[in-house]
Amino acid sequence: VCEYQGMKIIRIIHPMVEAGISLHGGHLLWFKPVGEKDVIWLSEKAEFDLAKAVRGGIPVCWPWFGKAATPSHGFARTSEWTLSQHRENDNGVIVTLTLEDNQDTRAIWPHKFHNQMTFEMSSELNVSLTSTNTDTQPWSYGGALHTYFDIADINNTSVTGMGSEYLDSTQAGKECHGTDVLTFEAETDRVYTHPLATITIDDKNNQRAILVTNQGHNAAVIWNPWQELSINMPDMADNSYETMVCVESTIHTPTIELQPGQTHTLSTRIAVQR
Ligand code: TA6
Repeated sequence: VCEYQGMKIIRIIHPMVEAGISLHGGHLLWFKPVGEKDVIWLSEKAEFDLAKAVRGGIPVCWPWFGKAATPSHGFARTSEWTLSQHRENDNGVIVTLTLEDNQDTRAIWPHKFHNQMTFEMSSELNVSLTSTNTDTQPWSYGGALHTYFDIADINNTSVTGMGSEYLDSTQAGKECHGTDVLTFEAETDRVYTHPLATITIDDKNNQRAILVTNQGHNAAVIWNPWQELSINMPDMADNSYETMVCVESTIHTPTIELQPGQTHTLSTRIAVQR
């Protein structure tokens, strides 16, 4: 564990994999199987500020997605998580973090919970968020593993497997029907409501495909801010939208209701194919 601008970051250096996980946000910041290029995108202008979420990596949006309430994307991505377990062997490393309700979280969202993030890192990355209702009343939640992928060039990248039905967030959530192959030529911010289990990012200029297999979700969000929005974001370089795309394992609507004692897991498995 090292400290960077007040943030505690777990650095993983293993014969199979290099990765970094911040306790702030329970946020994976980088992931690279040895011999492979970076798979996860981290903004070159990322701000390491305890009041904000880091731009890039895998922000944990919880207990709601987007602007359903304040703060946007929930409080998990700006909360301090606890390292609860670390195991490693020749095949890879597993790190587990936890977050429980406290005075600050209950002031925003008045429920008791126990969350566990598990990061299994080898030549693949498996990330899961298990939420348990530790309260005496049922509660509902949504959210996302808001993964930023590192790609060579958005102008020569396509995505398949997200289905064709989507809500277009650039048109106030309008219901739309798209094509099975998604390419990018403008700001794209979509909630796909019937994705396949595996979504493939064809990162053509890197001559690789990134396979994203989600579970426990009911939607997949795909986002690229394009140039104008990037220029307006202080933590993104003006042209850096060209080398990233978000593909998110998402719980949109309906949200998940958990009875006292009940548990649900949202996960994403990320593998590179050459
Ligand atoms: O997942 C897409 C999205 O909800 C976009 O609408 C965009 O705002 C993005 O997430 C990033 O949100 P943030 O709050 O991290 O700036």
